[in-house]
Amino acid sequence: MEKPILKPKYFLTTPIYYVNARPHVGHTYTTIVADTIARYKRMRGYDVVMLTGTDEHGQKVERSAKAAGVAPQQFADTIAAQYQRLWEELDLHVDRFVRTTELRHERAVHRLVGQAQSHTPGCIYKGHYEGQYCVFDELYVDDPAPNAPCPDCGRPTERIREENYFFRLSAFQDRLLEHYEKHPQFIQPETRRNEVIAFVRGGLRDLSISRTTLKWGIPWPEDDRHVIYVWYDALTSYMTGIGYGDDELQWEHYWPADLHLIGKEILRFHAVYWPAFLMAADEPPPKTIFAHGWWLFEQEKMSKSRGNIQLPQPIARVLGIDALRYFLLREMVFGQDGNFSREALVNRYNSDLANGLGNFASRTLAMIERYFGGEIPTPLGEEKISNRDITFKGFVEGDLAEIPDFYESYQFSRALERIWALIAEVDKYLVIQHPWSLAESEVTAENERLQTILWTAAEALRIVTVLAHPVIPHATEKIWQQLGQNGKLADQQLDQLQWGQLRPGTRIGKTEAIFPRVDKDEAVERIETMEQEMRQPSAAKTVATTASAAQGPSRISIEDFAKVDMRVGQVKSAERVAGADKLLKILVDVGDEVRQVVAGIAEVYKPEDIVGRKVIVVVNLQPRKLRGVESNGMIVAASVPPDGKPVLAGFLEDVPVGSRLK
Ligand code: ME8
Repeated sequence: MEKPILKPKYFLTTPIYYVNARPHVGHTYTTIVADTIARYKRMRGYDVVMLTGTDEHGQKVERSAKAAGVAPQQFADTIAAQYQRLWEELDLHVDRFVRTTELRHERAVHRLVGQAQSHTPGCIYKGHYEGQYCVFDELYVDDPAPNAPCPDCGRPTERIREENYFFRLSAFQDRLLEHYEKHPQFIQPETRRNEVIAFVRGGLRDLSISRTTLKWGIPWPEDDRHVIYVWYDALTSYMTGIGYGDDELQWEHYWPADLHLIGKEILRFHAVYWPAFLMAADEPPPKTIFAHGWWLFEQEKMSKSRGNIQLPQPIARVLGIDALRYFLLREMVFGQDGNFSREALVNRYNSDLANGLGNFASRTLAMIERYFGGEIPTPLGEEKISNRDITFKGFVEGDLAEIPDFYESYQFSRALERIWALIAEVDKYLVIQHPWSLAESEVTAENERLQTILWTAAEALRIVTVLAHPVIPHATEKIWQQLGQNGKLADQQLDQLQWGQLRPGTRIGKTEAIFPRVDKDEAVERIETMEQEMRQPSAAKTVATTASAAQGPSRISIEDFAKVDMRVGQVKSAERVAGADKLLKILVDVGDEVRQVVAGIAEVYKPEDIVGRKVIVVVNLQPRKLRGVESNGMIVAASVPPDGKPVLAGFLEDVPVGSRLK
């Protein structure tokens, strides 16, 4: 039997984002970069896992939830769902989404703390913190002066004294410096690496890693007066998502992470605390941490607290997902700060996408349609190819060698510059060769020349399409189809791409404009209007929603219904949830796995009565916690009037476990 070829793995992450406000272009940027790298690596034959998620604990979330009049978990559920919906709308391929309020995550954090304590005894100890504290940012502040302003938000700080668990970061200084020295790729870009080294050389202080003043967090193992404070909780999510403490095989396969992508403001936590936490637990640190710069909006960092954010949806809806991706990756040199402006966005769209790539594709394909009935012509033998064609071929071959290197070294703007220089070169080639006038000629030689020119342009288009695919996947997939190419572009392997592979005689597909030109003022205005509507639902919308609610339950489409994944399950075990009269914790076999579900049926069903019973389970609900117990699905029951007594739904016939309801 032939052995399956194992692909090398590539595991990359974005930060897990706070849920105290909705996602904006800043968060979208990191996630788009991750998706671009993931697509590039897949085209290099890697088995890629991309992880993102939401950071849901802490006082800020508690405070935002209170302001919204809901429980912190409900608040977190709403924002986490906004993130998930956004990544879906933008077609970002998320392999693992980790929420820090999931039970599996709590288990992972406890395990990592325990592993550090047993592998490096004394690395975690109990002590007291006394000093200034910013309630708003949940920060211990270095300045000892009473009322010293918080370095982050400027608000006055308070004096506190509390018992904390500490991590002995001071003991890791030499090992960290040695690690930076031995692994120059560990912190990128270079300037950031130097900053971190200087910081660590300056000496490290131990780190407070628990709080007693905070309630909304993961309880300290075996001491629930404390909750684990921010970074032990947040950073461990990178491990949770690949099965740490849960699925040994998966964990062993994917760890260490190949790349953590982050914004520069959280570099210290990732490049100093994180490797130290891992060293303490005897786990290898990630291979690379890349800290990128900030998107500035009107000269200031785009951030929710400043209120100067841009939402990604209006851009994607007005100009398309690829326009958003292209702009973010082309306009900002990865690693440096960049200025966001709607005018610059629309200018780039018109110049690079509509006039550049869009025009190149439609012009080339239209000529093939017109002059060769939609069949890619045959280029004539080497001897008939002119000097110009040969130079051109050499130019493309140079790009083929260099552009993947730019992706490899995260130089996205340079990769795109080179691809667009190639597009400009084809444009020049076509202007000099003017195929349109050759087409009118009766002379055979000129007609033959026309074949070579159009084959050359189409071949360059094919190559541009493959090279630009990681950044603009949707447009390039369309052009690929228009060029009549087989299979999906995403499945093409970059190292097999060569000049000359375009087969003459291929019938091109239906052509349509990929990036239609837009009127600048109109597009900017549409983006702005949509932005405002999304930020505060307009009066008209609120009225409309109220009105439709008054007309009774609204109808949903069959597609909406199809989103609910219901399966036949069989109860394996059931027990009461301590302190909750109505709840049963149930383990239910849903065919491909056994799920833990919490159901509000304990007043009607005894645990022993339902073991073995077949039930209907909604399996694609977001996990949530009920009374601290994680529920991964919902058991369907009728709610019987007058008091809503639950009656479990089931079948008269015997139905195999795992069958889907439709
Ligand atoms: O820091 N420009 O979450 P967060 C570029 N939960 N990138 C930006 C940006 C901007 N203006 N604004 C945000 C947290 N980002 C923690 C992380 S990780 C274990 C825990 C991106 O919601 C950038 O990646 O504040 C930044 O690091 C991240 O969002 C911060 O997201």
